Amino acid sequence: VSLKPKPVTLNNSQIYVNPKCKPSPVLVPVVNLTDPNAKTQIVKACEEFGFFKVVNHGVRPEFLTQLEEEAIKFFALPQSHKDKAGPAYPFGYGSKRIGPNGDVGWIEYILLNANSDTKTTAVFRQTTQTFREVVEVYMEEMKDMSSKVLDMVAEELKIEPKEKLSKLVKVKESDSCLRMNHYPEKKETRGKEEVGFGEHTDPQLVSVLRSNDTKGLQICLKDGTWVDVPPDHSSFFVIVGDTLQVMTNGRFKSVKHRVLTNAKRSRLSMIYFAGPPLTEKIAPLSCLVPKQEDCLYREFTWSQYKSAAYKTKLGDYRLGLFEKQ
Ligand code: GA4
Repeated sequence: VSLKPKPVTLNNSQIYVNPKCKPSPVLVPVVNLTDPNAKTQIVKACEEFGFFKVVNHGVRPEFLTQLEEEAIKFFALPQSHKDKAGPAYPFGYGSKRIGPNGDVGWIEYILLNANSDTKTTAVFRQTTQTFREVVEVYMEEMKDMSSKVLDMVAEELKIEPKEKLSKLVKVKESDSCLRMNHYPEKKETRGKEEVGFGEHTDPQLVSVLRSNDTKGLQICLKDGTWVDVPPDHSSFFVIVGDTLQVMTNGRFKSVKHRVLTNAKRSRLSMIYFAGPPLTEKIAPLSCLVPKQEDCLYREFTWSQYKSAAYKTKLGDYRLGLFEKQ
C-alpha cells in the first residue's frame, strides 16, 4: 500500500500532507490572472486559505531564470565576501539568524528595501551591475503583480475607491521589501527535516513568492494541519499578510507558513512583501464593517505595527497586540 496520498486534481494542482503524516490531500487554489473570474477566485482563496497560486502572470520565464542565476552566483561567493553585504538588519545579507530576537534557521538570505530612495545598500556594493538591474526590474514586476491582485480584491469586495488597496503598495513611499532566500541542502537528522524558516505570518498586505523546483514550503490550514505546497518554479504564490487581515476585519486570514530543509536539493526563493507607507493608518475598512461594534482591531500606523513586530519572535501572534478587547 502506498503511503502517498491519492492526488485529487483541481486546476492541475494540489497540496499534499507530508506523506509521513496522515495522508489527506488538500487543494491549493490556482488563479489564472487573465480569467474573468479571477477576482472571485482570489477572494475565495484568501478567505479559505490566505494563500493561492498564480498562473498566467505574464512574467517572462527567461527573466526569472536570469534572476535566479544572479542569486545563485551571489550565494556561491566566499563567506567573507557575502558577509561584507551584511548585516541583515535593516537591509543586507544575513545567515542563520532571522530577525533581531533569537530566531534561527538553516538559511542565508538577502533583504532589500524596494523604495527607490533607499536602495543604496551594502548588497549592491558587493554585487554586479547586472544583479542590481535584474533585481530592480523584478521589484517593479512584483509591485505590479501585488497591485493587480489587490485591485481584484477591491473590485470583488466592492471597496471604494477601487484603488484603495493597490495605492498603498504603489506609491513611492510604500514600505515594501524583497527577500532572496537560499536554503542549502541539509541531510536529515534522525530522519527528520529541520526548520529552514520557522512558522510565522507576514506582516504586510500581501507577499508574492517564487521558488525554484525544490520543496520545503508548508502552509497551516484553518484546522491547524501543516501541508506541503508542491514547488512550481513557473508560478507565483500569493500569501495574505496581517495588514490585509486587519483591513478586511478578519475576513481574510494571514496564513501561517514555514519552510523545512531538504536533504537532497537546495531551495531558492524570492518573496516580495508589499507593504503600505510607514505613516499609513491601518484599520478595518468601514465598508466591510457596517456595525462599529463588530470591528475587531484598533487603528494603528504601519510604522507602529512594524516596530511592534520587530520586538516579537517569528512565531508570535502579532495581531493580538492590536485586537479590540
Ligand atoms: C516575516 C516576513 C518577512 O520575511 C520579514 C521578516 C522580518 C525579518 O526577517 O527581519 C521579521 C519577520 C518578518 C516578522 C517578525 C520580526 C521581523 C523577523 C522577526 C522576528 C522581512 C518581515 O517583514 O517580517
